[in-house]
Amino acid sequence: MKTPIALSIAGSDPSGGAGIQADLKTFHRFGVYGEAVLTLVTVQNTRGVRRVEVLDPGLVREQIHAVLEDIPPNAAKTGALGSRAVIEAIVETDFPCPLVVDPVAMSTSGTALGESLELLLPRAFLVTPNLDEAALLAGFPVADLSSMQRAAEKIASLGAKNVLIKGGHLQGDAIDLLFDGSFHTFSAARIETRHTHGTGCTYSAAITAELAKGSGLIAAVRTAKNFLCAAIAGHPGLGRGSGPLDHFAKF
Ligand code: PXL
Repeated sequence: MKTPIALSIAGSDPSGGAGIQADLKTFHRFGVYGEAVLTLVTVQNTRGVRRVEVLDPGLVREQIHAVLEDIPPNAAKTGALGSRAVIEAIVETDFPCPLVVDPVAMSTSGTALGESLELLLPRAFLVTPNLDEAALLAGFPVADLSSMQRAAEKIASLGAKNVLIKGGHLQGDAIDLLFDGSFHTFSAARIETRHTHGTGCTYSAAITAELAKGSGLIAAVRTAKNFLCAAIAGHPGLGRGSGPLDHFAKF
């Protein structure tokens, strides 16, 4: 079988737990060849983000085109994009594969990128907001299963083909809601730990890797969530803050 290929378009976390570093580790763990287009550089560790420098949108566009013309991926994902101009560069790109959009609102100024992220939704095979990001996209508070359902339908109406709202910040079990025209829930017992740095990046990267391997969406989400739970449970306990996951986790 040909080597499956996945592309991440995202920011750098020098502490290695989130961003493009988490994406590449996850692709590798799933047996998928990883490509990485950098959008921004952060200065951060497990205790917090100290600085964000967004790359020139032309530079991001050139990276994307160089990769696509030579080693086209079987699936791609976006993480932190940082500016409206970078988002527009992605909107203008014709991807040869499904695109998973993890709608990260991080930017240089700290101002919300909500409106700009909306531009990406018609390009998204799947969008993977957490509760706060779902609220930003849907325009109303999202805090329980019924508001997650309403938000998923609203976000789909804005153009996303499929919507996965992650309930990791709910009380009780971590229940994620997938809307693909009908609703599917994926539930897991909450793991009590402060070491959750990079969970969103790792989850969307795992889904992207499974899509690159040819899995259907529901199977991809199920496998990715199994991996994520094992990766949280097996965290190596690094750092003085919210530490990284176990990207070597078995699933
Ligand atoms: O929120 C996810 C995320 C995305 N990208 C980068 C990050 C983080 C969280 O820390 O650092 C670069």
